Amino acid sequence: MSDFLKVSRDGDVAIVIIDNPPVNALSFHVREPLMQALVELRDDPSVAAIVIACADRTFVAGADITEFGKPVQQPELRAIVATLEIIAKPTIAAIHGTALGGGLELALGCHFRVTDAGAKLGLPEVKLGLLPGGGGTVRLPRLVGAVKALKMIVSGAPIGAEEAHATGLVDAVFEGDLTTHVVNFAREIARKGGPFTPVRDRDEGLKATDLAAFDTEAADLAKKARGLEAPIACAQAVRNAVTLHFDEALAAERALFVKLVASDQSRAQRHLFFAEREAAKIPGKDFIKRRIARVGVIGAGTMGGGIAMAFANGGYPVTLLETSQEALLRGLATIDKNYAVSVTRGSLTEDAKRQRLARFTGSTDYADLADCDLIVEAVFEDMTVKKEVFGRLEAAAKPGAILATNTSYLDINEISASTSRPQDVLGLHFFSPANVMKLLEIVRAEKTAPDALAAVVDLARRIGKVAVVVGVCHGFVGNRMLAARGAESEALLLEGATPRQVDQAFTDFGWPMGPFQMGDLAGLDIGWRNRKARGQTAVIADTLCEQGRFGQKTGRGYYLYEAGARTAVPDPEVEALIRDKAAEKGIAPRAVGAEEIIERTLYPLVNEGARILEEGIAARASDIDVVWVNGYGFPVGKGGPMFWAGLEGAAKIIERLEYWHQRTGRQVFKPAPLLKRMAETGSWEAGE
Ligand code: 3H9
Repeated sequence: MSDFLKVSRDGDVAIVIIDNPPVNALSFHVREPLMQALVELRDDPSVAAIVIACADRTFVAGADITEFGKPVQQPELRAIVATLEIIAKPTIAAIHGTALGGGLELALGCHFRVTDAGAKLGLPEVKLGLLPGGGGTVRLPRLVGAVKALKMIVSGAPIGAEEAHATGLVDAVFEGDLTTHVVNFAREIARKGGPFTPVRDRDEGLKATDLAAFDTEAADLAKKARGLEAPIACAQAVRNAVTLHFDEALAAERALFVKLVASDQSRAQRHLFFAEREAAKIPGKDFIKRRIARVGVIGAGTMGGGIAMAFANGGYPVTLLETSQEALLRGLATIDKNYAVSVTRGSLTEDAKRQRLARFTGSTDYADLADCDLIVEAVFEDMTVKKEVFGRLEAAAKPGAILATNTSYLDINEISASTSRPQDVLGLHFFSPANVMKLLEIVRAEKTAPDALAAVVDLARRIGKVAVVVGVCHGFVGNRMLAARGAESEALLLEGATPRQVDQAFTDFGWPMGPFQMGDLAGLDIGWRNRKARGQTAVIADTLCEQGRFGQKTGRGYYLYEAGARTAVPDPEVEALIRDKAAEKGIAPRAVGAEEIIERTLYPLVNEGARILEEGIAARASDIDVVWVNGYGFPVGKGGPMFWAGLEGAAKIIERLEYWHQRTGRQVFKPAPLLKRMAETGSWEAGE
């Protein structure tokens, strides 16, 4: 019927096959022939049952996200589902791969849903700052119950075929060839005869919903929304499904969808969806990447252990190397303990734990790294130590093995120049805890070979990381910008802000925590050590450390912490210390507002991002956004610093940077030329 949709017949069963690579999204060029096919099959007396299936790797993975924000082209998904669900003949969705968003909503328009064993079903719209807009919030609760639907829609997390079957979302799960099974299934139900009840009329269970329990659950979920509108709208829409008539609830869902799709938050989250996928693309990647089957990790401390776990979790055998048997056993014991915690929490089965542990081989001999295709060092952050490790690797690693450093700051060009195989050297900057944090900065040194780079980008995806390729500079993208963000921290305190006020301005902005709470969590001694190594000082932070106040781990830092607790309690002693230090410097305290706090921390963050782009350390502005959202907690609803700069207005940012530059003379406020160009053209890419 069209390039994107075919109809085939198996006797009196018609099979509609959507074929819109890569994920069979419901683009306009699918919706149009789909509507036409459904009408024709509905009216064709020789058709007894209609199956909707998809070609290639997946069932429909949703609406076409690229169409959002553009004028809507008819027929809309809502109209297709409305037509589909009142067809008198049995209709069956045959699901393999993922039925997500609009894909699941299409399936909910059918009388029956059948899947293969590996299928996943969900409504992930919330992750795009949306709610399901094709009737999902009204139909899903009719099958799985209001509370289960609430959880699925507010989390956006898909469920597997078995669970979908158990909850009533799916009618049958088949092993083996899905097409053969679904045709038999369709023929059998057509033979038995109707009437076939559409999902819209299956509301017996909904009537029994305990609204008080629902509201408690919804309130719990709302607490976690942290300023995001979509989760709240999702919960409201599911509640409407319980309290309103079907058509009224549909209309209310539509109104919420229209509002959200035009919101800055949804634009930001859609930007991030594409940004994450874009970041994994390396220009000129058309070459055969090196094969990575086995990984070596040097150092079994917190970082090395976490990195090794990340690889083992992704299915890779890992050789873990330490300097002594004792350190090795300690590292392996910590790994064992971490997995045991996951088992206790219920996020890992005993069996999976055993499988993961079986992937580890411990060693104290560099010669045991000879069969590794990638070796990551996570030893002490010191150039001499790193070079020594790379020296030993030259002798131990096989030709073509990729040699990676997990340094956070050191010059990888210098490390690579110290070896005879600089083409094999690159940076893999994991974030702590490395087995949990999604972000991976992949640092391309001057001489890194493209096939080595491509191999680790691919590997990152396989172990579930969000990878961003960056260039060499002090702190790479993330930590370099973090330094710019933190440059004014001390000044803000000395001029009159309290740690609590600064942190509050951050959490009000949408960050999970502010810079001082974050410092206390990470350990203030780390920054202290770095400053000492670089001959730098920070009067308040240094004094806190001199007093043994390293943050949460010592129970005292910028804040006080009750034994074992994470709640930060303001400490009058710290506030007195700040006042004393300000007085020593002759600074009279004044009121510092939230706006000033944002201007003096986040505007320099954006400014440094612009410099990083100018220097080519990041390839795209959106790569910087991916780093900040996934590695540093920049609020997703604001899309990352570079996207947010567009919302905030580059001209306004420049004006305020210039103001602070004039007032303080500090470089961090000097507007970057690219920021100025952004203000003129509205795009970071302009002029390139
Ligand atoms: C929705 O349905 C709203 C409705 O309720 C209401 C409507 C009125 N559209 O992720 P991958 C592209 S909202 C357009 O690397 P994987 C993606 O950009 C939607 N493009 O593959 C990439 O392009 P490129 C609700 C899409 O195998 C390529 O496909 N649905 C879409 O790792 C491959 O993607 C969702 O939110 C799309 N919907 O994972 C599901 N989806 O190659 C979103 C993907 O040029 N999608 N692309 O970079 C996913 O979660 C994953 O893509 C999926 C496959 C799990 C399906």
